[in-house]
Amino acid sequence: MPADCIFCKIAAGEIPAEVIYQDDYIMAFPDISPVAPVHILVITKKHIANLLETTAADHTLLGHVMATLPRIVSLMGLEKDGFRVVVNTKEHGGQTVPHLHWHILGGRPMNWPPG
Ligand code: D5M
Repeated sequence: MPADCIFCKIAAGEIPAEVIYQDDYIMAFPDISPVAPVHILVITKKHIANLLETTAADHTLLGHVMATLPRIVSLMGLEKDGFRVVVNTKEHGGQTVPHLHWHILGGRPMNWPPG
């Protein structure tokens, strides 16, 4: 774990966040710079820089994230109208925090294509 990783510090409770959901493997909390009425981040507690850095050893973890997303969106009341899930990856993907995370966006219609 890099010493300066913001999301590792949140996962460790060293930086405060309003935890919406957590278990042994993942944590969900509001994005500090929301771009939608509901904007939640889901992070892995394990430090992984991005999706490309995952290995076969992470397959169960990745499945766990996707399997838990419906529960998290239900907690946010997004199941009726829907939502979008985004994984920004590296520079062209717009990733600014190099710790694997999923954005859950909801509360308004999303545009396509994204900018
Ligand atoms: O998304 C990284 C996101 O992380 C970006 O939308 C801001 C958010 N962020 C950064 N620091 C915090 C803290 N401390 N709490 C909550 N949210 C935070 P990316 O896809 O890497 O651009």
